[in-house]
Amino acid sequence: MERRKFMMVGGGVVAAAAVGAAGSRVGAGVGTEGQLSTLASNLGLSGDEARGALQTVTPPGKYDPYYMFASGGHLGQIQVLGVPSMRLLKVIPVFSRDSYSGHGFGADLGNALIEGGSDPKKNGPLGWGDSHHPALSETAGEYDGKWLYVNDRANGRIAMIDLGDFKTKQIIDVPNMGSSHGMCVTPNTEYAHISSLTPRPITADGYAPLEKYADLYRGFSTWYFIDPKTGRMVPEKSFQIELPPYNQDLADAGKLASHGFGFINSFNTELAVGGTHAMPMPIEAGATKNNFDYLQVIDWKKAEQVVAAGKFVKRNGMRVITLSVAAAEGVLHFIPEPRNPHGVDVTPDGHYIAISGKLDPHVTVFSIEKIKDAIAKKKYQGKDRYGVPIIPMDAVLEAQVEVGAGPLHTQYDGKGNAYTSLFIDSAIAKWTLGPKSGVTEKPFTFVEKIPVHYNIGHLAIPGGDTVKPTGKYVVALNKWSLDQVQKLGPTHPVNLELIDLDSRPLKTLSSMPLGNSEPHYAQIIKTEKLHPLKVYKPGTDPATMAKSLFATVASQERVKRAGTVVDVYATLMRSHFSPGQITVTEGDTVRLHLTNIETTENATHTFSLPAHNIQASLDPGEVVNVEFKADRVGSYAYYCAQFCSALHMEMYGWLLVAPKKA
Ligand code: RUQ
Ligand code: CUA
Repeated sequence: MERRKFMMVGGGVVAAAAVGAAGSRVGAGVGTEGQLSTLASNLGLSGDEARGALQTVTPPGKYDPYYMFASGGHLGQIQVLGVPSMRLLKVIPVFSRDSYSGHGFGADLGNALIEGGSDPKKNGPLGWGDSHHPALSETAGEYDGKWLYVNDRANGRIAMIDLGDFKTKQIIDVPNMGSSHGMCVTPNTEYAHISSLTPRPITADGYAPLEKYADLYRGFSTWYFIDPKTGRMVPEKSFQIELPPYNQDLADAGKLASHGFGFINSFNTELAVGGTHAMPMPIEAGATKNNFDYLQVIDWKKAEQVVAAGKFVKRNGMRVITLSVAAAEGVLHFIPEPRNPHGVDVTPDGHYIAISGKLDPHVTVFSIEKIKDAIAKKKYQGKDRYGVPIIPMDAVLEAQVEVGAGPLHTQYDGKGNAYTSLFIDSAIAKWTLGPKSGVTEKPFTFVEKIPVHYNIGHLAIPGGDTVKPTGKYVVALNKWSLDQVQKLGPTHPVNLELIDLDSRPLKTLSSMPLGNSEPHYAQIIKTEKLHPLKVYKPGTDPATMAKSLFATVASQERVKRAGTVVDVYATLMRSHFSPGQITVTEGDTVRLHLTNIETTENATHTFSLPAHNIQASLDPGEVVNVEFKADRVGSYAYYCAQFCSALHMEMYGWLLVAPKKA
């Protein structure tokens, strides 16, 4: 077999000795390696740059071995990138309308999600969201490739995406929560967890003056029970734990040694509410006074028992364990953690919980064994103002590792190392886990730092938050790109950077500026773990993945009128709509039942009716229902917006809305 290999010497590229048969074919001239070497130097590439290009190339027709599911921030969607090529493969619409996929422009599923996924009494109706923390479903602590959950930071909502067809299937406006941040799933996808970011008044109308902040505002930790067959969240089997009005930050579920626990860090234990025009006092000033905030330790197994014993109240339809019950029943404990923490990341073995300091140069590592012991022996230093027992930090502290300025998030490589993003330093710090990790005898030690460009938020390693990280790469999700891209006007793209974990010292392989969104967090999963559909079974309703009642087959197309309601059973096929003419009367309610009767992979069509702001996209086999009121007289052309065939331009039809007869 021919092997092509660059050998890096210093900063330059030299041709490696050709291996095997290929070598003998080289002859007197420059071999393949030599040609590549010449090419690299002609292009002005350093050895590392050439190496990075080769290590990240995914040739035409070949696939990346990993999917990266990245949130899109206030784009409101989920984006799928291939790793290591870093190609953007797909955008999955979730919280925001999206005209490409027809999400929220008339098609029944998208409309139900966009319009039904927000509580009109609270925030809705909403047309956008801020997707933050994707959480892949897990079996025995490893990603299983079935479903993906993600929180809406803006509105306290949670969504479920089916990885069978890469489509959003459920959005819930979480009762009692106005915004969210902490999101994770438990190791067997027993629950999807979402916690609040800013607290919300627990009054009936959701209003309370800020003078009453301490008494009437509350945070929540919500545990959505997952139906193991469908992946749907089941509100009736779910519960919430009331929390103090501290700002809840990130959350992670315990695993293995810490299974049954959940961890949420917090900031603003000062209860700052900001200042007024007359009395300026920014929240950032008020919320950074204390040297410690609290890590909130939740025993969700105990919470299940408390709920089963009926010790809950119902608030806005949700079973809530009140703060006093949570404190009294041992569901909730606090541990002081250094200044305005960010990121809480349980190690693959579950023994340790790493917290970043944001305003502290350390990562603080707590031990679950010590936490359990302190709880069992009631080793408390007192209670907070809400009666929650506080475990002394030194009783549960395992280590503090000085990593650099502005530590945020930590991921693991499964080889005994941890990697922490450093926002202020614009770097990633590598450090080793302690002996309990089973892979290293070394104590917790700082190893090295690699610069990133610039202002890194999250970072993602394949499986990096599971029980079995697969390592190999880390992606830095950098917020600023500054000088890394040519001028594009004042709005800059974010910059994702791919780093090789197997090189020593760490090396950057490539960067991928992303100009459509600001991904917050990402999870990376092996491609082989997913088995998505290629086409739907004929007549499938993606909401249920079962045969739609409205599925229509070729030659069965029809129009039925009952009073002012017109039902149109239509099919789409290259390159026509059947029927190709629809005539209704002004004021009619039109119900389109559209079936894409294609069985060929990739043969997607749209039903686009611009005059009524309707845009639906149908994959092969898919059924979509669209309802609208034909309230404007006129002749309208509907068309297929997807360039589907040679006669794609001819794929249109006429909707005639005739005037009512006098
Ligand atoms: S957290 S700002 Cu993921 Cu660092 Cu939201
Ligand atoms: Cu169907 Cu273009």
